[in-house]
Amino acid sequence: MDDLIKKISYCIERGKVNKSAPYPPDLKDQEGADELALKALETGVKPFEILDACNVGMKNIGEKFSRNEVFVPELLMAAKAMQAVMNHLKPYFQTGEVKKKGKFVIGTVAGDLHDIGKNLVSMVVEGNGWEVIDLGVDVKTNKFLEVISNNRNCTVGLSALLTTTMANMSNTVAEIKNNFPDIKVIVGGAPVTREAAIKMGADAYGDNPQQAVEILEQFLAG
Ligand code: B1M
Repeated sequence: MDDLIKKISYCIERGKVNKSAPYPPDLKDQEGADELALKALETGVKPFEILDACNVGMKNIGEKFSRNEVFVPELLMAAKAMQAVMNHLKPYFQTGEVKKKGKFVIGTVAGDLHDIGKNLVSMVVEGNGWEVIDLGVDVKTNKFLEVISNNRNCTVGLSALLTTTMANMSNTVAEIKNNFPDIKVIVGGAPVTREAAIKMGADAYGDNPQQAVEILEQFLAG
């Protein structure tokens, strides 16, 4: 099992999507993240362990990027490999619960194109019984305001992965609170901290998708 987990991490780090993928050339004809994730699930590895393995791979490629050892195309291939894994994990996050507990509007803030973490949060929240309205990436404040005005009972989730877009996140939180003081806002993403969330005026900080669900449950309970 450990071997499978390590191989998944490595495939994410190297951007090896599946066996037929020609990239990277030194891993040609070897199994990729796609096949290995499926194999891991079949042998009883827990979906969250597979996610952790992916995060290790992403962390490693991110560090290489910081050291200028790889560039944006390599990050894109890593993202593609992780998407292949997420396609297999999605069914495991579905509880089959039909009743919707409420609406959750989520998006990556303006100027930010990172969506893997946001997609994970969407998937897990939806799987736990919420109706999710996913606005995608680079979502301007006005878009959030428009969607909230049409869904007055929603909770909003904002994701940011760049330190530079945290300022946009802060502006979006402020505008949501100015226009809709009763709407609760959860913020998250790698550079965001609990302290930053408080400073922005957000109602909560989510470190990971499960925490986002726990916060939503708390809001629901009042
Ligand atoms: Co970019 N990138 N990237 N990137 N990228 C980072 C974030 C970076 C840390 C890499 C590095 O330098 N080491 C760095 C940011 C530095 C900084 O600001 N401090 C960086 C940079 C600089 C850039 C560009 C500027 C590079 C360039 O063009 N020169 C550029 C910016 C583009 C833009 O957004 N305008 C860029 C582009 C890209 C790609 C498009 C190539 C690609 C993204 C593809 C995609 O998302 N579809 C990419 C990638 C893949 C990364 C890294 C390697 C991986 C990010 C990721 O998906 N992680 C990343 C390095 C790293 O993070 N180690 C990096 C896995 C994901 C599951 O984690 O998103 O953190 P994460 O989500 C977590 C939690 O944060 C949390 O739950 C998730 C699961 O635990 N969470 C929430 C997230 N949102 C939440 C919301 C919640 C609650 C929890 O409630 C609402």
